[in-house]
Amino acid sequence: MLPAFIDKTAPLLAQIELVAAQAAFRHMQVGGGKRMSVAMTNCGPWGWTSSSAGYQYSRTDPLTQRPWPAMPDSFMSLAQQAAAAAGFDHFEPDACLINRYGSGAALGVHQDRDEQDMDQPIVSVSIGATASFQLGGLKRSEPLRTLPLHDGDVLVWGGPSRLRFHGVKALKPTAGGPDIRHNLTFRKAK
Ligand SMILES: O=C(O)CCC(=O)C(=O)O
Repeated sequence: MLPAFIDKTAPLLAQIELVAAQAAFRHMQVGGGKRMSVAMTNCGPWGWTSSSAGYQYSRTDPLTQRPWPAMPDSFMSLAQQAAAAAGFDHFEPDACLINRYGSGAALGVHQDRDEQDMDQPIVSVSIGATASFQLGGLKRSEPLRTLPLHDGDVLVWGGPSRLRFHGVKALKPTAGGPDIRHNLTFRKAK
């Protein structure tokens, strides 16, 4: 955990808006046709997508058939600096999933196992409203610890922790604070 690793997140939000102008946020479906409460888009060479057919990384946005927007240089350097600060040099993310949580949006507990190279870490950047992040072990049955993730916090997990189960509880914005949370999840997909 790299608390308050980012001083000011407003420039990241501005970049997110530029990405979303080219590849809109959307609520993807999961197996069984259920709609995810978190809205998502991607930037970088590969984008994570989900549909009733399953999960996959794709080079193009299924909504437009165009390549995902390029990963802004500022995103790449942030991801690499955070990875290095957590002990992972040479992180080469080729996918940045952008999650947008409104009030009540949640991400079920899962493992990130759609990537080819499990030696590369995951770098997760929190922007806006505080989230209750749930971090478990390598088995779904292991207990979950709840970590508050604030604006500017960065969480990095890799090595023996790369496949730890994790999720995000339903967002409860606090009065007077931001009512939306964004998250950037950087991974090496291919
Ligand atoms: O929003 C977060 O903090 C975590 C996102 C996440 O777990 C994912 O995209 O797989």
